[in-house]
Amino acid sequence: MARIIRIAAAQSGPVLRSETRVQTLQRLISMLQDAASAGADLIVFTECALTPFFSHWWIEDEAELDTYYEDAVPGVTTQALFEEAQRLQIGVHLGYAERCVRNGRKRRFNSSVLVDAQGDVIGRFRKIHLPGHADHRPDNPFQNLEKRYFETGDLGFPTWNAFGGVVGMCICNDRRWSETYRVLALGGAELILLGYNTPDHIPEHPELDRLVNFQHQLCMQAGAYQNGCWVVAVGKAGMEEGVSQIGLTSIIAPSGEIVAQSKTTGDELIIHDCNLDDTRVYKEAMLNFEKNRSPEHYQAITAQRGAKTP
Ligand code: ING
Repeated sequence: MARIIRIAAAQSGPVLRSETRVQTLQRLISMLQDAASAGADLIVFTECALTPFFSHWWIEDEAELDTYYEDAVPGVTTQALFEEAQRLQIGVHLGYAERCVRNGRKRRFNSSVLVDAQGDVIGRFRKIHLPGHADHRPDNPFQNLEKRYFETGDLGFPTWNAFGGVVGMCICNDRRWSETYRVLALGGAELILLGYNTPDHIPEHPELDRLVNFQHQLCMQAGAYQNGCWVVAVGKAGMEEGVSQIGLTSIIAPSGEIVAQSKTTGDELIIHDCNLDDTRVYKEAMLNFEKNRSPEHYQAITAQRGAKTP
């Protein structure tokens, strides 16, 4: 029997500084309601879905910086969203900036949470690959200060039994690293959920601008295929406070095919019936980890450092 999960990838257009959290949340709730009307089992929101991607700005005032983080999700700020999701019986993936206190120290992470259709938290993820820089680069048209505003995620790449299969999460730059998919797939992942904020210009490497869309898709299509996973990737798109961000929200099959993709850079839902059993031909045959991959052999290779001199 096919294990179908109807997934709604809910791309966000720009979230402006002038927008209140309530206004942003209402946009998400509106997409949630549309997704429920379409019979979705799960809605996937983007990275830092509640705020502008403030890592693009140099913020010196800590009180201002703290306004972009959430102490608890689900929590007071997002209560309306998760209550509506529970009422509509739809699961939710949401990316947000997390603040917590551990051993008396304030911690900040770029995080995501997965909540089931009954409103119970399934699991959390904290972004591991933090791109960009910690220093102020005033000559750049925008910053990428994730190394300054977030700590490296300390939860690893967990997977959970959920929605009839095995689900994992990653965030944005994590999608560019092959380990992300492999570690999740070794944890049994059949479905990987992620959000991203991806500018279409790389200040330090403008020569790569022409490849941003291609490489955004390439890394996920390869990751999906090489690990026999569905990948659902949801953008924060459009011109956000002077930073032009790509759309291309995508649902990618274990074959590596992009089966659904956004067409705009605004709030846009794309919906697809993902058959988790489509992972089997890859996991059990074409790319069977146990039968076709011998880690002990790799250890011999990976012990080798640098090219051999003939
Ligand atoms: N952003 C970007 C990402 O998609 C980036 C950083 C932009 C890398 C363009 C390469 C090209 O990985 C985040 N938030 O990680």
